[in-house]
Amino acid sequence: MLATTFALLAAALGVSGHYTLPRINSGSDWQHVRRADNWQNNGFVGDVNSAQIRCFQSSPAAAPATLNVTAGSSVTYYVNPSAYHPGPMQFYLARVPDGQNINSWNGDGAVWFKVYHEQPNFGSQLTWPSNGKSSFQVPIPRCIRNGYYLIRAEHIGLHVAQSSGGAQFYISCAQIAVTGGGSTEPPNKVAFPGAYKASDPGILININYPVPTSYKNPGPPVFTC
Ligand SMILES: *[C@@H]1O[C@H](CO)[C@@H](O)[C@H](O)[C@H]1NC(C)=O
Ligand SMILES: [Cu+2]
Repeated sequence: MLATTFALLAAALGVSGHYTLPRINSGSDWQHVRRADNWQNNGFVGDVNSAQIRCFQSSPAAAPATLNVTAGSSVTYYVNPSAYHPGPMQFYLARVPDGQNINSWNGDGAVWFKVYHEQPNFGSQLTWPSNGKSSFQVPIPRCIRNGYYLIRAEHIGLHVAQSSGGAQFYISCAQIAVTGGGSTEPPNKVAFPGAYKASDPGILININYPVPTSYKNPGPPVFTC
């Protein structure tokens, strides 16, 4: 009841606040995660062709710190307050090229491979495992090469995605250093912007009517070792 009242009040006031993805593991907000443009207003990216679709930074800037991670483990990625819109959570990784510094490398080119995406449950309406959750596990594949990586975290709000540009992208990028890995070079790497089109079936979609019986996640397939 209180939540309903608040939602109605928020709608009446035109509150546009949504959510951020500011933290991994036991770090603090924006410590290992590059500070996204929505850090104060909780806004979203609507244009899949904008520079912000990569890491939600109009002016790329490093995070204060890089987290050490072992290949084959997972990183906990936090959403503040929660991923409360219906839609998929997805994670990508990009390896910093040899000879480059993670603090000045910004993920240019076809360097991003997907390590996780979720499917909804189908029924009288779609339900999303991420809906309302505040933390997610990012699998760091055990076979990838050691080195520095950016994690691109993305939650896509599909509640008004029936019109072009309606999907809401909540994004941030974290800095990690991977050890204990292997020698596999993942296939199907994509660039941001470039990976998505506004007309992709997982982006331009009416999730309410008719209720979909399948869902195609935007981007490449998920890489596993
Ligand atoms: C991360 O790993 C590097 C290389 O092994 C090490 O020098 C550094 O102290 C580690 N950082 C943290 C915060 O543990
Ligand atoms: Cu919102």
